[in-house]
Amino acid sequence: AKNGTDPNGYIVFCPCMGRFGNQIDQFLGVLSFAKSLDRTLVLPNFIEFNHPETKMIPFEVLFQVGTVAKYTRVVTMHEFTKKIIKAFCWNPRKAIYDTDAEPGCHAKEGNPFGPYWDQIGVSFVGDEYFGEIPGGFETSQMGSRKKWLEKFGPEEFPVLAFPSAPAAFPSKGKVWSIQKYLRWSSRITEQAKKYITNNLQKPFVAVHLRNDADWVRVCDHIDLEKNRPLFASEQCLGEGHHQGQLTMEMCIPNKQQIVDMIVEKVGSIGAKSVFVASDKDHMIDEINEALKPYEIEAHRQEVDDMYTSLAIMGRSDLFIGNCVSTFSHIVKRERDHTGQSPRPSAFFGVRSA
Ligand code: GFB
Repeated sequence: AKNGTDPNGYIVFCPCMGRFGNQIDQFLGVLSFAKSLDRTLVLPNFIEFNHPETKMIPFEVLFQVGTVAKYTRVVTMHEFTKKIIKAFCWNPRKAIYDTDAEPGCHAKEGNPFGPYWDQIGVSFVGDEYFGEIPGGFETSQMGSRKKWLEKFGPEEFPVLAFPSAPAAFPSKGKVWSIQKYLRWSSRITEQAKKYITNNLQKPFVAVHLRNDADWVRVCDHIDLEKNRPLFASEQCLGEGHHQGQLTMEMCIPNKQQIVDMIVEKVGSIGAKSVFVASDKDHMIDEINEALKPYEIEAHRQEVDDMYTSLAIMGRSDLFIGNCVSTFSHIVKRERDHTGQSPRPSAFFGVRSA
């Protein structure tokens, strides 16, 4: 190890696809990939799109580094750019990344690609392709892991840099439990706890309403004939949808269906309040109207901070999510895997037994 660097090398990548739910979804696969190649993973900056601004959020602002380090060797982006990257710059070697784009990888072309690498001071010294490796970054496939180690050994390739996440999307069921190594940072946990203490009476039901205009277009892609998985839909229908049919109600429930589901779940646990998170319409008035007979109220964050909302939903007594949304899936995985035993989650359009 020179200068305290990892002799097995590093993996650095840009979570360049989709928004937060998509980025976390793929991040689980990247953790698994880094562990299987036995390289140190450089914890990414997550990318927030506040049009027209693109903001980078360091991993450690959102999550605890110590917990993810229990799963596999990691280093923060900060530490990597301040200390480690220099060790390699003195003696520039190849960086590699994927894609079948021609004729080069164009890792820095376009947003968020360019800003991402520029901010961390990475420049690329050469293009390499891994398309011929069986299974790609699916290293559980026969011979794949061995091929990676042969073709891209740490001697010649100390840093593997990927312009997008080296992981499947949507994520495979086998990586979902890795969510247990993602714990919200104390700042976010404190904000969530404070909100709950000040605004919610327990037990409470938390609801994620994904209803901005972009979502309607996603739901147009539901294929009723082939019943193909769509984004996170396997979280409620199982892998390959072996548990049932994806419906419009699961993807974009109408107002009546939303209110009915909330009332049913409030009744089933005797909830004393409801928390609503949404990217667009929180439906507070409609929900409160329906909750009148129960004498309880629905609440939202004045400014819906998405990370705090996720943490609040994670801590609820019962969660109702959107099966197709990868944003909802973060909460579902947290509830399934971070406690002693799974905590109850439900989905719009899914009848529980
Ligand atoms: O997280 P995300 O990838 O999940 O994208 P989906 C949805 C984004 O919408 C989040 C905002 O990252 C937030 O910025 N958002 C969603 C919310 N729900 C909430 C909420 O309850 N509160 C707040 N504050 N913000 C996919 C995209 O969305 O939708 C795909 O990732 C594609 O790339 C598709 O764009 C249309 O899986 O729900």
